[in-house]
Parts: sequence; C-alpha cells; structure tokens
Amino acid sequence: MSGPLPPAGPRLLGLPYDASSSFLRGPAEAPPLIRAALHSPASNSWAAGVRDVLAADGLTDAGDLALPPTAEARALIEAGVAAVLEAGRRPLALGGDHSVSYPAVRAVACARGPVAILHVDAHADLYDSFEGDRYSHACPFARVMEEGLASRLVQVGIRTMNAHQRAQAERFGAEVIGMREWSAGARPRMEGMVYLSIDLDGLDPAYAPGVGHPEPGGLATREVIALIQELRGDLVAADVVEYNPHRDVNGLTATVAAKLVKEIAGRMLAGATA
Ligand SMILES: [Mn+2]
Repeated sequence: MSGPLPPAGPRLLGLPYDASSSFLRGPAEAPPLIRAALHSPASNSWAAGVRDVLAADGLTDAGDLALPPTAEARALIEAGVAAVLEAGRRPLALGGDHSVSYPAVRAVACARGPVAILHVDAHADLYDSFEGDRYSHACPFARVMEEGLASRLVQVGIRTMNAHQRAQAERFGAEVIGMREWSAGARPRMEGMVYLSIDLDGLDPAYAPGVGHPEPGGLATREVIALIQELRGDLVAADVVEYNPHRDVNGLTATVAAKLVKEIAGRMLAGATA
C-alpha cells in the first residue's frame, strides 16, 4: 500500500530507548521530560502564533512504548509506529537515541512507500557499522538507504563528516547541506511525502546543550523552527531524538525539544503544501 495519508493529526509516541548509544546513556529518559516541557504552564501551546496544537482536534498522545534495552526494541518500535499510522495519524516520535529512526522510517515506508527524509543533525549517521554494531545510533540512515526506504536523504547541519561517511553519502546519493553550505545560503527543497528526523545535536550546544555528542558550530533554534515552518511537501511522520537530560542545563534542551514538537505538530496540522 502506498500513497498520501488522509488528512490526519499528529500523534506523539515516546521511544524510551538508548541501548544503541555509543557514548552516554540518557535519551531513554527523554520522552516524559519533553512531554512535561510541552505541557508546562511556562508557555502556551500555540505553534507559530496561528494554531493551538494541544486543542481537541490537534496533537494526540499514544504514550511511551515499553522497550527493552535489546535488539528486540527495533521490532517493537516498528510495530508501535505502524499502529499510529493504522489509526490514521501522523507519528511524531520522541526519542530515544537516533537508532530509533531506522525502525520508525521502516514502518512509514512499509505503510506508505518510500519517503523523502529531511535529517537535521551534526552527524551523518551513515556508518556501515560503529564499534561492531550495525544498529548503532551512528548507523540508522545507512540501514534506511540500503533497504530502499527513502526516496531521498537530505541532511542538514552536518559538521563531522569523515572519509568513510563521505563515501557512504556518495554511495547512497545523500544530499548533504553541511553547516558551511548552510551558512552560504543552501536550503533543502522537499516535496512529496516527507519524514523529518531531528537530532537535537544539529542545533548548536549553546541552544541545546543536553545531548550526548555536543558539536559546536550548529544551527540556531530559530533556524530549525524556520526549516519546519517553511518545509514543503506532506509531513507524514517525524522524530525528535537524542535529548540527554543528564547533560542538560535547567531543562533548556527539553524546552527546545518541546518547542520543535509544537512547530512540527503545527506543520502536520496544516497539511500538505506544494
Ligand atoms: Mn547527532
């Protein structure tokens, strides 16, 4: 089965899994903290000043999956995302480490056909294998591309490219808008069914310090919000991953993640745009 989704609202799905992290644990604790920031009375629930995303016809919440810290989690994530799609909703997943994106994209592609992926990250996450693990959080987009789950892979914010990942990007035809290209004015042009994957380390650590692999020289919060608001195509699913509360400062990064969730939900509620 493939084709456009019917008009449908976004649904949160927490993916509390961090066993494929290569450096630090912590992202498994992220979903309830991002949710708490989303519902915090410190702010309101309007996206872009035009839509209350937490209104009755807005963002719904499927809660968190129960995930073991083992390979079995991948099948459970795929099934959980598939269930959101079967309910006619647009999955908005809260990570978890970035390894969750492979089974999540797989569920979307199996239900709807290959999607164009817009991937915001400091890292390309294209390793064939990392420290002996082909399902590491450093590898999800290699698995996605090998299986033909994506029609395009457009990567924004990259600033840690090495020779192996450059070769992988070329092998897979990934379109890489690194920070140098971004600073020179390059912007992604998306169309059709889009899956948006945001690793919070795509932002500069000045804006989002609560990540396991902080990499200076990244995107401003405002730039990521603009990317979401100006995104063309039909945003069928998204994830916000790699929030590590152990490294956060005053919950700032949870607040940033919640802000991005609001804007993604608002963009999903606006429907397809040409
Ligand atoms: Mn990253």
